[in-house]
Amino acid sequence: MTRFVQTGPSLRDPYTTDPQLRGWLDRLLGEDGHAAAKHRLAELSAEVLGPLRAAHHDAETHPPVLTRFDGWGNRIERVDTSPGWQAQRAAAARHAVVALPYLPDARAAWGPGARVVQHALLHLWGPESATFSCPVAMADGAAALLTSTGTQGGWLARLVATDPAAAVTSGQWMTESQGGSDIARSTTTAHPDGAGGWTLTGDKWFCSAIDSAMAVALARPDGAGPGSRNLVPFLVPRYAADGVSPAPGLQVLRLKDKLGTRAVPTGEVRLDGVPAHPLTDPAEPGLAAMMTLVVVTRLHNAAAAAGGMRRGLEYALSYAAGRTVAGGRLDGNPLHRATLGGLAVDAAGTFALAAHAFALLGRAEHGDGTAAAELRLAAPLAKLTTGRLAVASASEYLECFGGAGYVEDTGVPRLLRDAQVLPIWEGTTNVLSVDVLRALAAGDGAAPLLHRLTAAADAGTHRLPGVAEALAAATARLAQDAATAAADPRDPRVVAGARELALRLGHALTAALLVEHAAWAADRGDERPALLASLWILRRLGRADVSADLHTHLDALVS
Ligand code: UCC
Repeated sequence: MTRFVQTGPSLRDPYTTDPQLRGWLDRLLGEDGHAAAKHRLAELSAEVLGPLRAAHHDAETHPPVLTRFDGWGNRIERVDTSPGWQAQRAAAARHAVVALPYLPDARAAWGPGARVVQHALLHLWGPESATFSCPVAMADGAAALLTSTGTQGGWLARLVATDPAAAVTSGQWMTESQGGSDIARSTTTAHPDGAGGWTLTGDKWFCSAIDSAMAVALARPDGAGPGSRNLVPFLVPRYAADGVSPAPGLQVLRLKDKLGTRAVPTGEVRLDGVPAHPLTDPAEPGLAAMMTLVVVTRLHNAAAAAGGMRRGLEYALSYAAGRTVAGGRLDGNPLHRATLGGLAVDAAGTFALAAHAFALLGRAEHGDGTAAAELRLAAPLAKLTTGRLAVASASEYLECFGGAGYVEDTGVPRLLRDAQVLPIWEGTTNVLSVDVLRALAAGDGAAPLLHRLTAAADAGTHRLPGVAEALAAATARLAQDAATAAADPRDPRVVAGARELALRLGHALTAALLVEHAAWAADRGDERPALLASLWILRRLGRADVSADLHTHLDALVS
């Protein structure tokens, strides 16, 4: 008997086969800047195809284990992780996925564009990182916070070390069981220890990468007032001076059994007088400083969405090329081609939004006030828009594989399990939508974004005839709706519509970014980005059925 065995999807070099990534690097860095990054990107890409894919698989299939006591009853709170997880840890350091924006030679080579290069590294590596991208995100956020507060004590150097033997990651201990997003209800307290230091007491409920050497924890110092703004970020060394035993007073109550991100050890932590160092003045409100860290992790979240969507597309394309249906290749089926085309457009839009957010972050960190103003709104928009698209796309990717997409050992279901966390951690879609209202109401919050949309709509009238009208119409409506929201962001009708407004803003910003890139590419004789921009606008702003175009143009969209 001859048994049919379907060939599984394969992965091509993610750097050389991603024309959108390469085009964006050419535009944002200049061709010389991109050339200077090529060796980093090519080296990481080659490792993704080989050892990191293997490490990813190992870490996913050997989840972490917590051992709380040794045989004699001593508390050890030890978290054992797989060799694959350790390989990812070493690769993250060697490839400078955290460190790059902080390295003097990278800052000299690319200036603010070091964040653009970092995003490219994350885009290539994240989907095959077994979600080591999570501790990387938090380490980057912690490094940004330590850089801004100037409180270092040697920790910043370790967070941005590129020697795996020296590098550490960080946790981010904000969430408590009584209020995940509502951190005003935090009960963790900070007390002076009488010797010039501080200790923390309280329970934290969702502490990812609990194997990290340090964490940034929010706590309310003795004497501080109520509310979220009076919380203060503290640096908590996770281990005692021997580097192995838990810090005094620290217990890891259990590891979380999560839907996805299964390689990441996420713990519930009890702090009972654990030594900690305030990162801001404990007598002053500290939440605003903590948001420096949170903005960075939210951008990493967007990068994870974009990277995961691009990788899902790659697998679905590969599978369709090797699968026969009704006598023909699946990738010749018009309906499947339209599905893949829609996924390609969404992946491209998501990449544009994440890449833009990183570019803004780099400029803001280099003192560009205009970029900082735009980032205040773009950060929550990027996080919430990409998170939702990632889940919708991941669900579709599973469907592209039929039953095999629902069978664990194909590795495909993980795409959906891991995507589902993206709209949840670092603030849910609704929490981020309310943050968008706050950003719109602060000063002239919508102005930078509306300016970008208007300029793109103008550029589009020459470049994208018949399409730019949808962008112009969306912009006019958004200007009105943003003004209404800014006038009274607490009006229940405005709050009820916050998600709808935020998603429209996110989709319109993405359209503008795709138009900007299309104009640049068209001047160099490449019309494919214009096709992408048109399809995004028609699909996401015009809500048009572009299935026939997606089928017709699939090859141009993905090759
Ligand atoms: O889930 C977690 C760990 C997961 C692992 C990490 C993975 C990353 C992976 C990525 C790649 C794979 S950690 C927990 C995540 N939790 C959150 O993100 C919290 C969600 N909640 C919010 O975002 C809320 O909006 C709050 C807590 C930030 C604020 O809500 P409140 O309590 O209603 O506060 P207010 O009154 O609106 O704002 C309090 C202060 C104000 O400053 P002042 O006092 O100066 O007026 C605000 O301006 O905080 C300031 N503020 C901000 N500043 C609030 N939001 C922002 C902001 N977005 N940027 C700057």
